[in-house]
Amino acid sequence: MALLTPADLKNIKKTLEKNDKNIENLTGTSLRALCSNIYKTESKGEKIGIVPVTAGGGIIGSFSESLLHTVTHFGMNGFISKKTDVAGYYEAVTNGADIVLMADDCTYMAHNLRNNKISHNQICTGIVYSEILIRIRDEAFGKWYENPAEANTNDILAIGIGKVGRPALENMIRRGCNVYVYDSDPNVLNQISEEYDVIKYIPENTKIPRNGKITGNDKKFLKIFEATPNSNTIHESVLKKGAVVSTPGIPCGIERDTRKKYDVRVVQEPLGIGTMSMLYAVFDKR
Ligand code: NAI
Ligand code: PYL
Ligand code: MG
Repeated sequence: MALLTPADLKNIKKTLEKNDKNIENLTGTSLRALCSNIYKTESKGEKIGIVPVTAGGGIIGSFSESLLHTVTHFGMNGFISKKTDVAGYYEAVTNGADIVLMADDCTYMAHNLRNNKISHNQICTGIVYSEILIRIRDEAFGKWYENPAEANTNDILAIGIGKVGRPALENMIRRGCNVYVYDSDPNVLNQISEEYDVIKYIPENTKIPRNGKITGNDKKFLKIFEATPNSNTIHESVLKKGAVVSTPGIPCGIERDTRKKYDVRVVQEPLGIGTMSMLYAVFDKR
């Protein structure tokens, strides 16, 4: 799995605040309210224990601190255990943690010790980033379209259908979206197209002339989900003016000049948005 670097987490405070405002402008609800609506749960002041884990690649500088900032930013009660790993877990539980947050190189989880609910970062990240696109309000397209309600369709282009993209895709299908999928791995693209009721989409810029014929689609989108570990995965050929890109992908998949040229709004943040989704997935029902 692609691991975060300390550089990815450098501006987490500013990035989280900027994205929270962006989400509110696009959907009309704050990130907290959005997550509460997705899972129909609410925070009841649970104590959140964050446990650093030294397994595999080891502690990622400021990973735990970034989680503490996230929970504190949203008014929750968190602490980082002084010890790591099993000793840290024991310390968190004996210090009254209701929920434990911890990650090795394979899995980042949230476990509610009171109701025994458990959540997974890649699943919850896919869900929350796809829900942001699904819940965009018509007014968010008013600047570019005479009839924003008509423009605000459920057509979504999903690029990168891996451990984050697949839960996102399943959520979009569950929510009645018309999902167009592209993945640079033809095996993934074929398998997903066979397994799910989706439309295989080959972006124009990746068109491959075959026996003189060019294949590929020229449909353009207002809503794009991206979850790949590469940059420049979102080419201008797929964009409509005023499009929204919702991407957990690191690095960001759309180039700055393309964003400006098409007035694209981007929701992208390295850890906090996914963490909020994980916490609301394990809170008690409202
Ligand atoms: P993955 O490796 O399971 O899936 C990535 C998929 O993207 C693969 O199917 C791959 O074939 C495809 N892909 C790669 N380059 C592509 C390209 N140029 N065009 C189209 N498809 C392409 O990775 P995973 O676990 O789903 O993570 C995806 C990204 O999301 C990573 O960068 C990871 O670090 C990031 N991530 C971010 C989180 C956040 O909160 N922001 C949380 C979890 C993961
Ligand atoms: C959850 C992030 C999002 C993208 N990649 C995932 C990642 O980097 N996972 C590894 C997290 C390791 C944390 C380390 C620590 O500092 O406790 N074990
Ligand atoms: Mg995130």
